[in-house]
Amino acid sequence: MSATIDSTVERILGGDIRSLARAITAVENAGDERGELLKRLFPLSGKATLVGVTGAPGAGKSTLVDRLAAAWRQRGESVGIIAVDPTSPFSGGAILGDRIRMQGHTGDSGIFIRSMATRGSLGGLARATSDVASVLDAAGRNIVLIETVGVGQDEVDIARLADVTLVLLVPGMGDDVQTIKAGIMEIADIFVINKADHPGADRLNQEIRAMLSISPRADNWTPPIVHTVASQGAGSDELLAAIDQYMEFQQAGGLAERRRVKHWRDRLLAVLRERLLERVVTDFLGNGILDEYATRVAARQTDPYSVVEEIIGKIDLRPEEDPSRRFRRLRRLKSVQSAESAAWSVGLNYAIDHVGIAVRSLEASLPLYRDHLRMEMAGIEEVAGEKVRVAMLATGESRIELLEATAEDSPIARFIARRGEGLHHLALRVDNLTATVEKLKAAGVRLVNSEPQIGAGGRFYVFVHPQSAGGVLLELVEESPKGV
Ligand SMILES: Nc1nc2c(ncn2[C@@H]2O[C@H](COP(=O)(O)OP(=O)(O)OP(=O)(O)O)[C@@H](O)[C@H]2O)c(=O)[nH]1
Ligand SMILES: [Mg+2]
Repeated sequence: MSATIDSTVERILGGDIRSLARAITAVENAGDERGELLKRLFPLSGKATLVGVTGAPGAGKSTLVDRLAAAWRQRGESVGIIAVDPTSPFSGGAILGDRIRMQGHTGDSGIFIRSMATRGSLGGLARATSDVASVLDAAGRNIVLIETVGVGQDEVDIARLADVTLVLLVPGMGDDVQTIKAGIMEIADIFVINKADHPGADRLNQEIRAMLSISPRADNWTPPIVHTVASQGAGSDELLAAIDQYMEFQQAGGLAERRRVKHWRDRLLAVLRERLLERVVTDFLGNGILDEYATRVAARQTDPYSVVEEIIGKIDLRPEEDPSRRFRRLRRLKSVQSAESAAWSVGLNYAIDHVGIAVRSLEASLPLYRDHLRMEMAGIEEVAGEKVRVAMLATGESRIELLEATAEDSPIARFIARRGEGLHHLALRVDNLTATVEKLKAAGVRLVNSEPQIGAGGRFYVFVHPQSAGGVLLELVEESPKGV
């Protein structure tokens, strides 16, 4: 796949429009290709000026965007336009609008237009818009215009990603300043009174001025008010000059930098939220577990806060860390385990933690334990190091662990090939794995792995070889300290 991505990136940088269009589609959809493409393209972005244009339906945004695009083309800039239509996923409006525009710019590959409809997922539209803007930016479009209908949070979020945001108002449309949503007014770096050929433009101008004098901006920028008649191209030059002025103002005060940091801070949180949720859902809430929790909450057997705490308690955020290093770090955090107490705690508090059963297929073996015997299951977890998928089923104090191989060279696959499905190992829970391991080593006991590894549930384990344990593979596990 990465070879395809290499050539896609190459073609995009070479100015190939179809590759650009395809990349944008891939980035809009949350697939595997998105991450790969963005990782490649993002470092090449950061040069474009992102211009947000927002305003009520029919205010003349598209008409104005076309005028601005044409003006920038005359200056020799290359332009990308993103028309965001949050009203409908199958919006005839945006597509029709684009078709009309395309006619105006046919033959000019210096203007690239893309419509986007809401994906319906929370924050998804702002995310997708930001990613598409990065792709256009990387592809060398110096100006990226983003048109949104100014109504909801999505639009405010999208405006935040722009370097400069134009808010379009129209005289005599009943949208006098009082009735316009406060959020939209606050994001305006420049006010545009479009359709200034309609009566009432001056009154609207006074209302905006009055509002600005009551609540000045923290950065001391006074948003200028520019009158335009987009359908005739009037006012475009003034608007371009106002945009240039604002960009200079931002550069001079270091505001552009701060604005960008703020934007990427928001985006990082959004991506993190999305990724973590994805992982929690696939790792811990799959196989109907979410429904089970929901059923218990609905029946008032538990409360949502306890459930969330329980789920968070299971999350291991550091799967990539070297296991033995992680073990030592956690060990240091475990204050009760001083050297002396460790020495004598060996031999105390053992309990049978679980019994491991090697199965050919979790799907085939689970129904008995989970559905018929109704044992509680924490979820299915993959332990990459051992090449197994694991389902833990609670039986009072201890558990049954079903193990399924994920590769032909998995220890479980080899076990089943030799002896068929069946009891695979017995696990003892110990208080102090390090001290226990030292003791066993000193006594000449044969261990399968002499350094503790991380297993299912983020717990540390060591296997004692069957030769030293009466023909049984014996696992020693230690609970990792809570909260780390
Ligand atoms: N009289 C007058 N009409 C204008 C002006 N600007 C745009 N229009 C007209 O207003 C109508 C709507 O313009 P659009 O540019 O499609 O408006 P929009 O804000 O993009 O609309 P949506 O994308 O549907 O929200 C069109 O018929 C334009 O020709 C203007 O300055 N004066
Ligand atoms: Mg439009």
